[in-house]
Amino acid sequence: MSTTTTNTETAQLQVSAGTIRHALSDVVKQEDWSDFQFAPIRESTVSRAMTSRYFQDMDKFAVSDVVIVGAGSSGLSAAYVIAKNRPDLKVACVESNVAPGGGAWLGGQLFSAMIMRKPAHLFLDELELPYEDEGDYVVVKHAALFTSTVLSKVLLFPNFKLFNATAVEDLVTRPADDNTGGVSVAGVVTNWTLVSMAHDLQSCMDPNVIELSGYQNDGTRDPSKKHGVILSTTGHDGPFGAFSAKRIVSIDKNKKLGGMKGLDMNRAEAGVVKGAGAYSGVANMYFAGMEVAELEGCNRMGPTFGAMAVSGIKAAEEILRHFAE
Ligand code: AHZ
Repeated sequence: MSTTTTNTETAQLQVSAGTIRHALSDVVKQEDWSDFQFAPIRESTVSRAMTSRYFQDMDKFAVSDVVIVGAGSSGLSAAYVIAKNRPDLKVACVESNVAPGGGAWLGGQLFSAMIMRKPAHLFLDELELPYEDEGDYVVVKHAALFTSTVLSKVLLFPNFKLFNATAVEDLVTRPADDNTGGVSVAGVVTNWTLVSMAHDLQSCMDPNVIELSGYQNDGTRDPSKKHGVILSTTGHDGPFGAFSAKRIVSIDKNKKLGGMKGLDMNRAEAGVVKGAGAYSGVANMYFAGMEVAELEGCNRMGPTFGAMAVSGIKAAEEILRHFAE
């Protein structure tokens, strides 16, 4: 025991063994746990329990109302608002990494705390997430607390499915309905991320697709149904970042990639929120988070996360309005 141990810590360590209570206290009767055993299981049962559910989900979400590309702070915030407000909409989130959460597992550099400028703290209040109030901004004690809280809430919604370790490789497109020569998105092309990364090493593995709702068997729009949407939140440029922004400028001939500008916290956060939402050049396409900075040429903000939550909420509101009309 360290010589700096306080009296309170010593008192806690000296708690009598008879008072120890934990989840298994009523099951384990022997002090050396010699009576402990798990319920029996077959190896094949474990495999079936996982694969049957995964493939049921793939089947259920093969046509989705909302496809969110990227499960970073902006994508997860948007997912929370959409899935919570419309339990009838199927929301699929495709995340190329094994770990969802994007860059928000840490605050900035390798520091723990997450800074959010007001009024983004209202989203933390909704999540019942504690913070230190510093006046114009608030501090969550660890960014991982924000990420894990949003994740835990969003994953509980039955209408939400996270397909992680899965990359969006391309967009499914159709001619726009208005016959003006424009394009609309009708789904995402997906592949296991490990396959996506190995296309050059292996022979090309054909991808899978999540289609947006509202189309008929011949690929034309079903006028009796609302069409689904894609919300892209793949972050700024990087190994996978700004995926849809880069793809969209090759689809929309009137648009050039803005390219993220240098760091300016005040301008950046306002710019990202302002630019978040429906993309006018390609129907059914929405953006939020740092991908907006790449698309529209906004500044970067560094480690202030208010605009990630708020741009996600703004895009979610527009998407909810689309489904409500
Ligand atoms: O893995 C990516 C990450 O989790 C994922 N992603 C990227 N391309 C993908 C693809 N298919 C599927 N093709 C893909 N998933 O998208 C997620 C993006 O999360 P992020 O945290 O990078 O983006 P964000 O916009 O939600 O948050 C950005 C946070 C930043 S960066 C920044 C700065 O550099 O100044 N400041 C802030 C607040």
